[in-house]
Amino acid sequence: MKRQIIMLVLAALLLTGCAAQSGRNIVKEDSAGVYAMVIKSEGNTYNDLMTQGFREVIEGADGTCVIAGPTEITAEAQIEILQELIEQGVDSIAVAANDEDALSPVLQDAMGQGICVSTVDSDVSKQARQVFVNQAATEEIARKLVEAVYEMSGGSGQWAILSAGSQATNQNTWIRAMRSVMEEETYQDLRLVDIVYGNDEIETSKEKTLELLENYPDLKVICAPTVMGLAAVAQVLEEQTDADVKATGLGLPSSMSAYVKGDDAICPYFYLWNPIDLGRMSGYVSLALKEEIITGAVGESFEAGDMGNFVIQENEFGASEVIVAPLIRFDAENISEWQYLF
Ligand code: RAM
Repeated sequence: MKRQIIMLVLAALLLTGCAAQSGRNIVKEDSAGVYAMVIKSEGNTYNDLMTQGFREVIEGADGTCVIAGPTEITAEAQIEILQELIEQGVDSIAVAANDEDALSPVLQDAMGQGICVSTVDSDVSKQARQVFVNQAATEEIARKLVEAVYEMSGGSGQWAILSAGSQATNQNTWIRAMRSVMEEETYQDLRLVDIVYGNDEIETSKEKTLELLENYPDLKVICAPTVMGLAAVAQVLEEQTDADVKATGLGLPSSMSAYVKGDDAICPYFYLWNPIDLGRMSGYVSLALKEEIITGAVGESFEAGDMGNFVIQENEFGASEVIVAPLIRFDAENISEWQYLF
């Protein structure tokens, strides 16, 4: 199925006359190159918003944009898509990884064939990409989420995490960083009782939320660092009216607006960034790599259109990354400003 999606997309480019086969590369006539974005999975609004920003920038620079994503949130499904893109001779690949290590061989193969490789939203090991486009600083995400759990729990008691894919680099990186923050004296009375995985699927996430409520009757907070997961937790807590549990995490204002309002809000506040801007930054980085304005090394700088000038930094793993923006806090006071934007 996935292979068919890729071939349909690329065939459409050829048939519409917007791409002509020339040697190894498929290039749109007068195109600035073929730029692919591989998302974690189809059917996730967050990923649609990210690809919207990517497409805007690539097509604005007269490039040909190819968006591809698996139906299931696995590394194996992404590897198949990446192999297809390499065979089709794209010039650039930006990928949101479902696994930190499994994609390394195929991405190193792509770079070996002269394809520009970056990651966005969810990274891979540093030798498998030139640079990571990171939505916000890992330490900031971890600390803000732990502080939210602390406040909503009253400073003590049981809490749980509902994550996305069990191998997803971004969620696992944030969870590791949260555990590190939790070691601080302030949080010694909080107890993380479980981590469950909803696969960025609403129904799976709702099932896992119900299991948490069943298994931990004293649970006070569920933190979901995934927009599909947080929406699912909020929906379940709205249905389970006898559950005295709060929800927080990373969410889309458009899907969480009903849950932040009122004195006894299910989700008093949550965080995120602008996923459209994340996709736009990935577009600018993909263009800058292809045009050899940057190689992706720490210390290099580039212009990201109206987003301004950015410098590539070294992250906690000694790898190169671009931090797009600070976290945004969404609550009853400001939700109406954001809920129609993303
Ligand atoms: C989901 C995905 C994505 C993550 C957001 C917060 O959409 O897991 O990778 O960044 O949530």
